[in-house]
Amino acid sequence: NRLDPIPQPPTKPVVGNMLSLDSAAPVQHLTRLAKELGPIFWLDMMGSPIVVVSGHDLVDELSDEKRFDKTVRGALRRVRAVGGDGLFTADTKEPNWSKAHNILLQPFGNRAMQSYHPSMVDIAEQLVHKWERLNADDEIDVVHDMTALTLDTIGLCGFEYRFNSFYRRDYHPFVESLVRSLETIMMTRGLPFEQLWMQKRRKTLGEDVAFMNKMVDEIIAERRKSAEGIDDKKDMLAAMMTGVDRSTGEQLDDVNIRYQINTFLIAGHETTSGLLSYTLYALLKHPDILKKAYDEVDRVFGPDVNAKPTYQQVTQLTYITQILKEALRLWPPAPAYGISPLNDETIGGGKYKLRKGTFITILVTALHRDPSVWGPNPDAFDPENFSKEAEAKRPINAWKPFGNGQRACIGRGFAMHEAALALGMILQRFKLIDHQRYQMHLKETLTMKPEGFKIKVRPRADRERGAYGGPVAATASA
Ligand code: HEM
Ligand code: LEH
Repeated sequence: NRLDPIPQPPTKPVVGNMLSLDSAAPVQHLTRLAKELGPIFWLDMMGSPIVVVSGHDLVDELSDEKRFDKTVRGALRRVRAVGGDGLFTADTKEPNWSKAHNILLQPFGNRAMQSYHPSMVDIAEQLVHKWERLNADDEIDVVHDMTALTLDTIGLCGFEYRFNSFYRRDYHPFVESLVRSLETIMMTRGLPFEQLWMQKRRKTLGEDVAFMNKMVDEIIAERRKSAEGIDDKKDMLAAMMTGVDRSTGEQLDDVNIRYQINTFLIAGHETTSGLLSYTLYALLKHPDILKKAYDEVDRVFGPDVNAKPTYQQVTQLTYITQILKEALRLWPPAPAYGISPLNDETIGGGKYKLRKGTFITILVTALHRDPSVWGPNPDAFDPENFSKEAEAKRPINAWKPFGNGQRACIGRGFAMHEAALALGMILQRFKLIDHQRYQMHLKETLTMKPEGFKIKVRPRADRERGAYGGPVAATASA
């Protein structure tokens, strides 16, 4: 075999490894296989191989963009039904990738983040107000509320649209369509004779995509003719409508802008909500870390429980950021990404030959627990992994929750600011209660999220009694 000596699990005739992969939880299955088979293995998906890599040495080599590029295949290719040639699902060679990349660097840059901050606070306040008004026994569905937060935030910052998720029981119709679409995309992923399966679902997929496109197209058209003028707005939509790609002198067309917005909504729906949910889980299980997090929030935000955090204050939440990074290590919401060699390649010091175009999956879940990087106890939650000193000592390409190089996540700064703000505002006010003694159970969609994770909250008694009510300086030493 041409992939020899790369290990492969046992196969069945014709289908190869296809049907033996757990289709409800493929990523967790691959992660277990990586533990058994090692840093590189391959699967025969009915004649097309997938090489799965998770060892740090190999991932480091595969992160060389001169030799390897992102590839939009497998599950991701099917996400094009919604994301089209938006940044996330475009091939690097498509003209609209570099055009949109150049134009979108500005609305995702640091300066722009400052202008989104008040909108982020607006939505985070809706979350904490909801929690403040719960009865003592009411449960919080963590993933649901975090999804409401992240979706409403990208809606408001992205194109001044309010999904108003905190004012409804069910999700906004757009979200219903999005979730159903992603479900269908994942269910039909890689099935043999795809056309024959789930005709009903595939018809619904067509209808859902048409509905989402129509809604977003209307928002774009509305803005085009709005009397206020595009230049007065500071959201991402305005940046996309006015931005010019320096290298071609061209602008984005409205269909591509629609695909970018669909993409932001997928991203806003699927990832940052997972990050926040995992983080709350980790804090509940580690009271010592939670205590340090409270101390930082009190010190940085000051004694007034209701003070609105400023942009600057959020950037000062360095321990909170360490916690978020550690959550991204243990539970990367985007658990894998696909690349392929630009030419025939040999990796691993001459050991493994990979033909040009081979589909390689970087299995981030397993990479992030490689003992050669993270030590003998890689499953332990420890924010000290992201202290300045630890980060400086760590080899590059060991932590890849946002992907690689020029194709890495453009929303990284947005997501991290949003998450730190929300977590900060939650800790500013609430004591967290793990009344279920929840044990992590991951549900795989396009990403992975904790299933059935519920908590209860109470106003922070220590704050009410005034323990932190003194002058800011008094808490600074805590
Ligand atoms: C790309 C993760 C939040 C927009 C990516 C990639 C990863 C990722 C791993 C690379 C995918 C690949 O190589 O195929 C995450 C995580 C997030 C997050 C973990 C939150 C914690 C966001 C948000 C947005 C966003 C909030 C936008 C509002 C994008 C876009 C790309 C991307 C547009 C494609 C970039 C390109 O190829 O030019 N993200 N993402 N992401 N992300 Fe995110
Ligand atoms: O390797 C890939 N797919 C394979 C294996 C799969 C089971 C892990 C396959 O057969 O499809 C390609 C990677 C596909 C997984 C994509 C997950 C990314 C989720 C991020 C969505 C939200 N987002 C968008 C932008 N920023 C965040």
